[in-house]
Amino acid sequence: MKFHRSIYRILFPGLLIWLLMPSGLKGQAVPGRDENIPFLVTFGKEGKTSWGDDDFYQIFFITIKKDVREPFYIRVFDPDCGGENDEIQGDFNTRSMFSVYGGKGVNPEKYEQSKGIKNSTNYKTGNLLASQVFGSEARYDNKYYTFGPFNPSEGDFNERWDSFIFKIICEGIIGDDGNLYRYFLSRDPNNNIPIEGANAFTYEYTFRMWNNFKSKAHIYPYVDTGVVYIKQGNFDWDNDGSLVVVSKYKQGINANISGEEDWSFSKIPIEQSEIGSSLDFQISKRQGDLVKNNNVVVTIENQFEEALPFFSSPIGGVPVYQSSIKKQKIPPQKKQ
Ligand SMILES: [Ca+2]
Ligand SMILES: [Ca+2]
Ligand SMILES: [Ca+2]
Ligand SMILES: [Ca+2]
Repeated sequence: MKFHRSIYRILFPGLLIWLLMPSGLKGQAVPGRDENIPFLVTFGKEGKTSWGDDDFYQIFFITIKKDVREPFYIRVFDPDCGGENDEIQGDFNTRSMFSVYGGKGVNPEKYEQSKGIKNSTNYKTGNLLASQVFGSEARYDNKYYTFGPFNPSEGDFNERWDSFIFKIICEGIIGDDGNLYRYFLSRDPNNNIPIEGANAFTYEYTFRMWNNFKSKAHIYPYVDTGVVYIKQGNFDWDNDGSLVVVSKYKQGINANISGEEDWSFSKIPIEQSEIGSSLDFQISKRQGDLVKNNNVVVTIENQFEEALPFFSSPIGGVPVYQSSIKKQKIPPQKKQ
């Protein structure tokens, strides 16, 4: 009983701080707290694309606000490919390289190739700040590896976000197994301590769905000025449930989902009231037979075929459907 009480005393203040934390500080886990995605996934390049990874690398951009002066760290949870969490094919023989880039060339709004979309090969733009290769290593299994410290000013400055941008790439350089992992942006090398105002985004999101029927996952694309419609794309969805687009204007639009090892696309119109805010892509599992270990890729572009970013912490917060906006938008019916 005493033991339980002391544990409670230790845990409760942390829980309280977490609950009271502004939502901006909750976005430091990548995938973010509101996304409810269990893991990112990158297969070794000898894997089959039918297992859900179309290109065997994944790029995330990290934004650190200009006024942050102290160094920061990028912590990778379960960077190894073996033991817990990972997807075995035969034996574990995959090696994954994680690389951190800063400096000129990283900012994807200025350097298009930095986005790394459409299976490009020249996405390693910027200065290499740190790199580490992981195989199957008990030392890092179900544990964190920490990159850094990095000085915020080592990033590539982006005026629009008033932030320095960094890039972390995970590549499956050999083998065929799926490496599952997550990131955390931290002020501390040994603990997950959020950095005020930091966020992360990607243009091509490859992740693992839940292995249960009930958990709903979300991803949050940001809709910029000038967007008339979006074209969402998804790969190897295995017809597993639904992808529904919700915003403050949209109560729920069903997007096309893909089957085995193919892409599916749908165009969705954007309203004026959605500009400068996030959409909520709600991802639910198919009921009946459970689709296990389902890995998928999601992309989104605007009418000019320019990729749009998915943010770990949705810009402007999680969008909530407001029926009043819809009512204002519908023109009055004319009597015949
Ligand atoms: Ca293998
Ligand atoms: Ca592992
Ligand atoms: Ca792993
Ligand atoms: Ca899949």
